[in-house]
Amino acid sequence: MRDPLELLDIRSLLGEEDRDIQATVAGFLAEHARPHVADWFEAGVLPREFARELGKLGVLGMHLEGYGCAGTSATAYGLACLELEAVDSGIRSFVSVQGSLSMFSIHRYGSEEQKLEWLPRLAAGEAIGCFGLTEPDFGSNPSGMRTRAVRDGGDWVLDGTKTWITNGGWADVATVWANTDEGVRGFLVPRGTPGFSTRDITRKLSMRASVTSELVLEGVRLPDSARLPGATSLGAPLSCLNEARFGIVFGAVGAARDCVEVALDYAGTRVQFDRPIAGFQLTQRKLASMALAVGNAMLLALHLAGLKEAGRIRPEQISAGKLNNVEAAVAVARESRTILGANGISLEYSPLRHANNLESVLTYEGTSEIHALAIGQALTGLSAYRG
Ligand code: TGC
Ligand code: FAD
Repeated sequence: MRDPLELLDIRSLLGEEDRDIQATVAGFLAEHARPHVADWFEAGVLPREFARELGKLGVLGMHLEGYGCAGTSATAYGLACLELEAVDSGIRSFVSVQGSLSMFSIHRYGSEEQKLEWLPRLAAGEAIGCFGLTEPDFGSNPSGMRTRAVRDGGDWVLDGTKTWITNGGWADVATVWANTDEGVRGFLVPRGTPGFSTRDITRKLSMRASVTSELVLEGVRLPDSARLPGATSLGAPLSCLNEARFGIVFGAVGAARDCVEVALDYAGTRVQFDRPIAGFQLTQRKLASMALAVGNAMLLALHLAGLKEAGRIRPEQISAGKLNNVEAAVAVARESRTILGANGISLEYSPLRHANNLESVLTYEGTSEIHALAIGQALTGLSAYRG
């Protein structure tokens, strides 16, 4: 048995359509990404052409309705994220930011003109989007953001800096969150707008097959039609995060599943003391614990997908999934690496690449500490964010 999810026969819980979508995504990635991903990671690139191919595959904003989007189930979207992250978290990150943050922010809060202008092109991968919330001095606490948008006649003038923005240097349109006299508002900033520039962040030890950038806004003048009319408080960007966090709940399972598969293959063929290391009880204990961790994480992900499809998922439930599944995936990736011995530190094998990527996943979309506090608040009724 190579797939640890077969241990619990989890596939039998999936509907046929969801399974077909998962198989299509996995088949595409086996041909177009898996053979190249270690090179992309080493070079610190994600090819722009590959992003366009993901648009043709139909995974960009696949869970949204209309405007060129497929309108799939939440489960199908989760399963696509699982397969994407089984190859590399950077690929899932690209799809998460494009579909769940950039496109979702426009789909949920944009005007009809904004939706018509951007969503079909973003769905096709012809245009790239990004989502600028984090700032150099405000990560976990975006309520303190310094980026300001000030009214000037019928226009807005934006000043500020956003950092650690996935897809930033690529983006044809940036969703930028800014404080105004009336509270937090969102703006669509097209590439090339005077005063708007990006700088890519390099020398990353994690999430290397992904573009991460700083956005700089210096006197960026925008018409009021660039404002997302439906977004009227900090709750708007935070609601977008729920969408991306949901994808991560599944994505983390994919990274962990890949690590178990690699460990199983390796342990079955690597011989020490005249027998495959898979035959040692200590190795079997590791493999059993990893397979259980992957199975449990998948069951949690599917349960949350069911709640989402029923329209009754709550933010603290998504926090529970993100906290549990990402921490489980990190532990599995590190354990898998030990089974590979010295080979485990080579890019020829995926577990340490996954482990390094998952360090970013632990931090972005709300750190483990922030999600623990969201769960703590739901359990106790007391908010501990501010001490
Ligand atoms: P707080 O007063 O609690 O909330 C302000 C308003 O927002 C509402 N709200 C939410 N709404 C929907 N979903 C959620 N998850 C929500 N969390 C809060 C809340 O009800 C309130 O609404 P209203 O109507 O009363 O105004 O705000 P706070 O300032 O105390 O902060 C709460 C906290 C800490 C949970 C929040 O700030 C937070 O989530 N911090 C973490 C920041 C974060 O996750 N940043 C991610 C940036 S994007 C990213 O990382 C992309 S990486 C993606 C990739 O590459 O894959
Ligand atoms: P900080 O908020 O400074 O936190 C540092 C430490 O303090 C953490 O351990 C944290 O948990 C802890 N801490 C903070 N507050 C509390 C508290 N109240 N109680 C206990 N502990 C606390 N952002 C975007 O807006 N868009 C993107 O596309 C995006 N992409 C990213 C891609 C990558 C590869 C990475 C690494 C980050 C990305 N981010 C993005 C930024 C990410 O969301 C932030 O890094 C994250 O929210 C944490 O903020 P911070 O790094 O400033 O850490």
